[in-house]
Amino acid sequence: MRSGFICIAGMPNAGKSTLINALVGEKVAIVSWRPQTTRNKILGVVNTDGAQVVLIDTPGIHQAKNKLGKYMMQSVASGLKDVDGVIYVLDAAKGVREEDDAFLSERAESFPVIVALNKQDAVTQETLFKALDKLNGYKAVRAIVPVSAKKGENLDVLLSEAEKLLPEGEKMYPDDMYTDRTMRFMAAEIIREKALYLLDKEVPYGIGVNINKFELREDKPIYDIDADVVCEKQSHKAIVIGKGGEMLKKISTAARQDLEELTGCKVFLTLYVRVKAEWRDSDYLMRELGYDVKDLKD
Ligand SMILES: Nc1nc2c(ncn2[C@@H]2O[C@H](COP(=O)(O)OP(=O)(O)OP(=O)(O)O)[C@@H](O)[C@H]2O)c(=O)[nH]1
Ligand SMILES: [Mg+2]
Repeated sequence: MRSGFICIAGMPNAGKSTLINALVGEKVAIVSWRPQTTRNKILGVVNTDGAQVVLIDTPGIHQAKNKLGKYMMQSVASGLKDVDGVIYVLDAAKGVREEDDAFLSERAESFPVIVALNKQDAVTQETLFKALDKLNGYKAVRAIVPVSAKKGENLDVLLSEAEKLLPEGEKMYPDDMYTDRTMRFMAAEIIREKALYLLDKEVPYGIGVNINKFELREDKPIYDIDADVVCEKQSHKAIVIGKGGEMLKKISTAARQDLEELTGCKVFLTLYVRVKAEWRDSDYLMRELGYDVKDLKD
């Protein structure tokens, strides 16, 4: 039996969260076409015949522009600490970019790396070969596996390469535990995912979600969920609510469907829109929304 930790890292939008969901077989992380969707590190546990692979999804590596960005990059650093290996996710359509090169040649010195050359479904053979060729030169790279996280292609090969990096050891998590995150956290993320899909321009990037109430009724299989959708400006609030409340209703309806799937119960969801100016640059307001640097220390 082998067991250990594998961090999933890469640039924003490479497909890290799609990959962890596909490998775990459950939705542990939200996904969107926008960069910087993931803000926290999130565990996803995969049990195979001979191994327990504990995957850690992380935010996309980028130059932080505010305190939230810094928190995200600290999450990446924390996710990379003391792992047995790294799956570095690369978007095959984008090829090996400067930031990828920096990671693979400098940061990857302290752990073995497997490159998941993702989105193979979206590129020509020629583009794929070009990227493979470039990747061959890195010392830290133990294996390169072209995959499609979205279509589930070649993921068994990727997983068996990851297993090879793990030391012998017993399972660290019980069989029925597939993530370290609570339903409450996932509920907030699902609401944020719908906001990312439905809102435009800069508005979605400044959205945070705070769950105020998450209660199962005693007499019926119904969850009552109340949440604040936090935005950065008064003008954004008007957009999030929309004409006659239409946008908020759209977000709420889409989120409720996923929340019912998550909880297996009927859900009554109430969303409030609040403005917290510049929250992405305030330690205090970030903590309120669950982005606390202290949590990354252990
Ligand atoms: N065509 C194709 N699209 C993919 C694949 N994997 C992911 N995507 C898409 O790429 C976009 C980004 O996916 P995410 O999984 O959110 O990417 P991420 O790396 O977690 O992004 P951040 O959290 O922002 O760092 C989404 O629109 C996905 O549907 C793939 O194998 N093929
Ligand atoms: Mg992600």
